[in-house]
Amino acid sequence: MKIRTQVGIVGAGPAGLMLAHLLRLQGIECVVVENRSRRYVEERVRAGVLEQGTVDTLNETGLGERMRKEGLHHDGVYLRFADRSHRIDFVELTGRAVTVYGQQEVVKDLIAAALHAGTPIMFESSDVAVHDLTTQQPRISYRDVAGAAHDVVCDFIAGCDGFHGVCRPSMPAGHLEFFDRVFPFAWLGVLAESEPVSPELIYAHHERGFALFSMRSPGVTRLYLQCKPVEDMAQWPDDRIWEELQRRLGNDAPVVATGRITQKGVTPMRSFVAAPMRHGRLFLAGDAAHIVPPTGAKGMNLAIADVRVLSKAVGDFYRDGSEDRLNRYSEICLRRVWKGQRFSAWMTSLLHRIPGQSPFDYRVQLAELDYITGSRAAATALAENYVGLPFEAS
Ligand code: FAS
Ligand code: PHB
Repeated sequence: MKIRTQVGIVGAGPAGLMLAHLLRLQGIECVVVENRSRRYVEERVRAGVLEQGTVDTLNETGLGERMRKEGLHHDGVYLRFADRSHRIDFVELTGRAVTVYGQQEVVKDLIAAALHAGTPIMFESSDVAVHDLTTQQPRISYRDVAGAAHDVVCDFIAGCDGFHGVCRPSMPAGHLEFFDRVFPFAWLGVLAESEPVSPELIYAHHERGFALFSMRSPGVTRLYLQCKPVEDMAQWPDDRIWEELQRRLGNDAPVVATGRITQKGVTPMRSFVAAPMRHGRLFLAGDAAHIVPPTGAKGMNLAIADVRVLSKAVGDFYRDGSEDRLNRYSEICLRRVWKGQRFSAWMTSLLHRIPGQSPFDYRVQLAELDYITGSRAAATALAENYVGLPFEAS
């Protein structure tokens, strides 16, 4: 079957779904092609911290109701090192804050809004491929859940299919420049039914490695431990995880209430950028073009920032034929992406035990943490990046 639409979107993650939402608000038609089931994408546990700009985008576009009800508003964060915790007060330093609201909740809200507005989302599609990218009518081909072949013929394709998707690799060899850094450690992340005993997130620097105390709701905590890039999960029974978290997050007072661990997984730590984020009528957004280590909580927020720019650029095109913002799309997005890359890599290098690290470098980490928690200027620099830099007029 041949479907004709204005924008074909590959991927129903935060980038693809938010783009569909922003386009629909401008009366622009789109179709989303996703290779997983609705249930899978709605249950996939990933990010949890929304920058001020992401929160504003959800509220301004009529999608903030459940986030306002169930999200946790955080005015600050704790940095823990040398067995002491120090609070960074985002609101006092920047006037802005963050909201803790699971990525899968954002995805659920976006899918509900899309289906309510009648935007087709082709879940469980297979053999997804993109074609004719340098013509006026690029095309997405796929097979539906019954195996029937379909084509989505459109004016633009948005490649929102994540790091392992098909869109970026569909760009011609030599077109892209790659920037890559793989960190020699990973995060062992757990979701647990336990009451968060800290009102805000705790980022802990510890001689045994980094730890992060986060949460999803009053009854669900999200916790991370620095681990080896490849870990044998059999070596990490729940008791050992709780014991290690307790050690790294707090020696003196119990800061971690144990509970049933409902999800466990290892997340690699990598920084990656592919540039430019466009080839012909194919525009990449989110993890399809760039990934960051999660220490700066930037991943999902950068994806949303990309599609804010793309939806405006496509809107200009349909409003008055202007291609100026489309032509500057990659340059505009990459400015914010590189600042997110810088902050995420800096937070990662500051807070993790680096294998083979010299005692000198270890002390420099402690001194930098001591400086950040003792200097208003340094604390403000961290805070303004964490809550999210303002969106630039583009
Ligand atoms: P996504 O990967 O979310 O979405 C891409 C979509 O495209 C998916 O639904 C996928 O199924 C679909 N797709 C893929 N290939 C396709 C194909 N061939 N055809 C059709 N559809 C296809 N960030 C944090 O800040 N904190 C975290 O704790 C955190 N944890 C993470 C854990 C993991 C394992 C990963 C991978 C990322 C994590 N991130 C985290 C970063 C994360 O939040 C991403 O930045 C965010 O999901 C990016 O959103 P999208 O660009 O929409 O990509
Ligand atoms: C999370 O809650 O999943 C989370 C929070 C902060 C991070 C990364 C992940 O930096």
